Amino acid sequence: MFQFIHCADIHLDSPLRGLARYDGAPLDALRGASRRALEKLVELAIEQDVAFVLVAGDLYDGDWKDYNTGLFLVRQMARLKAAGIQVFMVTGNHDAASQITRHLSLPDNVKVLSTRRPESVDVVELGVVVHGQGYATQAVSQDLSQGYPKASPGRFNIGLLHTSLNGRPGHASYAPCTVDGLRTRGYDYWALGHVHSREIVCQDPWIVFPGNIQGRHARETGSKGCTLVTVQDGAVQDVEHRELDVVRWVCCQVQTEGAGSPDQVVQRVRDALAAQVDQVEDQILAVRVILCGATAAHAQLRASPDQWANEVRACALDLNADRFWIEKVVDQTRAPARAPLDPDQAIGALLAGIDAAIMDDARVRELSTLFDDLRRKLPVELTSGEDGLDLQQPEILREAMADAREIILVGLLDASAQSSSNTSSNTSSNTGGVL
Ligand SMILES: [Mn+2]
Repeated sequence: MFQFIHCADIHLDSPLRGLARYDGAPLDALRGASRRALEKLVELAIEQDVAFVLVAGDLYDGDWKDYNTGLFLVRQMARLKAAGIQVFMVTGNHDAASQITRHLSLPDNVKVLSTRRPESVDVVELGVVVHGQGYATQAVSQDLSQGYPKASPGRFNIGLLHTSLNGRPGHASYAPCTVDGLRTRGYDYWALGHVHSREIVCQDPWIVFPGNIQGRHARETGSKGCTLVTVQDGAVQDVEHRELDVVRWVCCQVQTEGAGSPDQVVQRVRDALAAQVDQVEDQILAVRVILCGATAAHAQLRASPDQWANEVRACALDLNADRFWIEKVVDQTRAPARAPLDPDQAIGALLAGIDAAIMDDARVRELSTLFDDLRRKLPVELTSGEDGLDLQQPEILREAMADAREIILVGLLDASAQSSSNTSSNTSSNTGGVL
């Protein structure tokens, strides 16, 4: 019996994206997250006394900023060497040979497989053969797996490959291949990398994406780590996910229905955060708070988003300053339903006009050309990236129009409610009724 660890996409020293800095947040812990996750991997390997560690590409995020990235890696590999643990790795699209200009010699327990042709390493004492080929350049478009040799008979054969397989949402297509194609090699275990979410693609043979060891942005939510594989009598006996992440990305939906004020909304966020922290071991939570539902607090939340985002941060700091980082507060609340407005009256007619415009493709396109000038003047940071504001997208414009409709409505109803309470002793709390 022996065990090995399969990991991928360590992206060592890559920054966590989208984390706005604010006072009191656990900055240092966040900065060192990818390093600390790798240290935890080394600790797990030593504690489990695994025979070897497989790294299926993208160990580095790109070229090193300086030699410290390399020195850190050497130190971790040396710890494995001292414990008698070998390491086999291939390069991926992020750390392809052409992308990396700085180099350091790694301890001799580490074997980086060739980028020119498939290479096979015999681990004689275990009856294991590891086959693999790394990326010479970033964009590998051919199916590398079909160049891999057939399985060595009577051995436990492992294929190590960085690939998008037959395509995975959100991941660029590199070294595409198919389950059937991998199967033709006759291996026992395919140790894949590149796809950042964990997936057991197949159990006969085993084809596994372990996911990355540390989430890097708000879309990489949930537990991250490596796969611990147990092999008995030449066959896979157990495949187990082990957590390694030190910062856990969480999308926290908070239902605001029934909350009468922004303070009550913040109280609900507090309860939701407290529940989240109970669900994890000791990870710092990087939280995207999404406020949803229809609430009477809607207009006040919309009127000063900065204030309420910071009230949420303040409540997280108060709850446990070491455990939370509020990445963003997204307000998706709606105003509570009102009695329908008479379309023959001024406000009702205005809203009906806006509603018609939202539904009218030609009007939305027209609006998009109106913004041409503005678009050219916006800073690149605002318009690019995953949360970039694309004013040419009809859906974005429709959302903006719906927001504008809401702001106009709240403003007009408030004004009308005030003027009617000033002029009439018969005030009504039902603002729909005074129109
Ligand atoms: Mn990759």
